[in-house]
Amino acid sequence: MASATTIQEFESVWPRIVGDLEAHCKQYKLPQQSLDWFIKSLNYNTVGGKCNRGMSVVDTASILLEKRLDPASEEYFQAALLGWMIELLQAFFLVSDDIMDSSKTRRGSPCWYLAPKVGMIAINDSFMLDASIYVLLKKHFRQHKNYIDMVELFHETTFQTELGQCCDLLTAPEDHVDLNNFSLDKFTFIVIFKTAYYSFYLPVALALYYIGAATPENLQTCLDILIPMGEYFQAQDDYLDAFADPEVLGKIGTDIQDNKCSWLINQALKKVNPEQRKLLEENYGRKDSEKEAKVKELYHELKLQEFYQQWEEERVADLKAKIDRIDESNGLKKSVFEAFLKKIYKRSK
Ligand code: DMA
Ligand code: MG
Ligand code: MG
Ligand code: MG
Repeated sequence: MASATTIQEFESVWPRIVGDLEAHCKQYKLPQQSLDWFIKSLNYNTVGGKCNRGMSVVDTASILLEKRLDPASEEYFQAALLGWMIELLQAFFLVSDDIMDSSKTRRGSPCWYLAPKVGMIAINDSFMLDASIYVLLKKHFRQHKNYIDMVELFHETTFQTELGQCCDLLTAPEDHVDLNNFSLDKFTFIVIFKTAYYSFYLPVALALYYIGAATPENLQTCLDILIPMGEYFQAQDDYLDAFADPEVLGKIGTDIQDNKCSWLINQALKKVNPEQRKLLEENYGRKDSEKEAKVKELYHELKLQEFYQQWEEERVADLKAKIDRIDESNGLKKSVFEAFLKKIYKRSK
């Protein structure tokens, strides 16, 4: 099996992408101050993450083409460019998500809207990160036979994510805590839409379009495996929100104070006695760190950490069984999915 690309290789193509976007703006004679601002936002918000999503486009292409892509080649550049478009989409979602979630830090630095002189300009900056995707797609893939499929895939995935964010936010009203509003069904809808499509299905589907191996059957197989993988990943995100060290995670959890329909609160609600439920009713979803601490204490009492670890093993065993049933004669390979799963199993950030 071809070895996975590294973050150094993947990041090495980023300056060329910034150069393309810069050139695109210069044809409009964009004033220098605005150009500098845009480039600063691009670098601040797109670089510095794990790039699991972006690198998975390269890894998927490499596995299916059965060769290592030379980082200096045009073939590598194009696969990595598609990967960076997912990172741009992610940057767009994160800049806006951090405003809506009142988060403080991201990737170990202040959230973009809290950086000096930014504030609500971050809203327009997030739109520009999104719009950059289509500038790059047009410049580099206009002649590709699957160009329109790629454009439509980005549009569809963006809409799906926005539906997920809509449901996430409406299920977490700031001024009205009602634990009856939460359910595992709602949780499942939220995480599939806000996370699984863009984080898991999109990278592999894009790679399939890029190498010309996308068929309705292959895309369906990808959905069958990658959507449950994304559900697992977001449950992990919710778990880490309360239990990870913020220094390692790079962000400070906000789910309890934000009244989120997270994996942890849903599991807690299945385990509480009436007295513990009352504690949750009085302390969940309040902008108050002492109340937040009380909820976390109860999470410990309910042994949610141990429960999560057990649950994780079951989910992963399930995913491995699903992967094992793939019929490789249709052009897909089990290792595409194994490689993706390996990147997230027992992650701490
Ligand atoms: C993640 O939701 C989904 C999107 C589309 C950013 P989240 O608010 O749990 O993410 P995070 O924990 O990174 O703020
Ligand atoms: Mg959010
Ligand atoms: Mg958030
Ligand atoms: Mg989260």
